Amino acid sequence: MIYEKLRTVPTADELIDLAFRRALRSATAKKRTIEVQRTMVRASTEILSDRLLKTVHDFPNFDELSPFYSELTDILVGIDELRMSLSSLQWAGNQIQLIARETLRKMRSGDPVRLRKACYARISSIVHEVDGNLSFLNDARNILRKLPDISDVPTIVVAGYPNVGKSSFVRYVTDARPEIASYPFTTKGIYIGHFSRGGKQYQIIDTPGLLDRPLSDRNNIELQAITALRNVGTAALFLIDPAEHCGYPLTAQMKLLHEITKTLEIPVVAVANKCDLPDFHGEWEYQISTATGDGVDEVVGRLVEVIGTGN
Ligand SMILES: Nc1nc2c(ncn2[C@@H]2O[C@H](COP(=O)(O)OP(=O)(O)O)[C@@H](O)[C@H]2O)c(=O)[nH]1
Ligand SMILES: [Mg+2]
Repeated sequence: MIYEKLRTVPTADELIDLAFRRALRSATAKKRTIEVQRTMVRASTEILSDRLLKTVHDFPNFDELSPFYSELTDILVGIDELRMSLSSLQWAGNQIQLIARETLRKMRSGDPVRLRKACYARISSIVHEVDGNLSFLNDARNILRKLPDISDVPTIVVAGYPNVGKSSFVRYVTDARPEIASYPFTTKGIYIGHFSRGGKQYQIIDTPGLLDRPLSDRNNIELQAITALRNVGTAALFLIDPAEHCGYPLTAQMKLLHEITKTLEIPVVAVANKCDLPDFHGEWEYQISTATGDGVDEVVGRLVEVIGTGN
């Protein structure tokens, strides 16, 4: 995942500590000689600008993010704010390099100890100036690295009221146990399963708490989370439980199907589940049982077909 390798972003104090400790370690016993003063300036400024610029390079290029990650990044932390903070670090890193060069140049004629101290004061004030940016970036890093690992293969999102059989379906069609990934919008985590058909890989995502009730019950952030899901899905599977074993009336389920179809703007395959139950009823294009496996294969074939043709 794009954010997985992000390292902790240090605070200004941590950076300054590190730089001055590094400088002291590189200084020899003859502390007041010009050589030692130069070494201290080099050691402290190099490590500082290096750490600042490394943080900048750790973050991905936001223009190259997939729509899913780009949308989530914007919702969760804000791409503009990220860009601003990163360019502040870039500025600080460059500024510190300039100060280093200037100090080294002045040392040819001026008092090296006094100049080294002045350099320390200036670089530490620059690093403190970007302290807010550093802590913003560290908070962002902690949020972003928890995003689910969703690869670029065609993806089916599963929708339908609670207890209609979404998880059972995902378990039935995927080869291994689905991974549970965290999704910052739901405490339940999302399930990502993989399967292959005709030599091609597919991904199927079950999102407990998101695509399982009317959109009117949603707060803004949940709606945005759903929009982001739309970007990742190539097709959707909507499960219906006509026997109402799930506890929700069929009319409500059909209403949700209508709403989800409008919202997701991707092809939706509607499927009636639990056809093994005695009170299963109605005429359905696709009817299955994830308990017996009846009809499941045909539905998977249909989903793959829909993904291939886009309708
Ligand atoms: N009889 C029957 N029960 C099913 C079927 N599919 C799911 N269930 C049951 O319905 C309940 C809810 O299933 P689950 O997959 O957790 O639904 P989800 O909330 O939509 O993920 C569980 O007790 C399942 O065992 C089916 O095809 N037939
Ligand atoms: Mg479930």
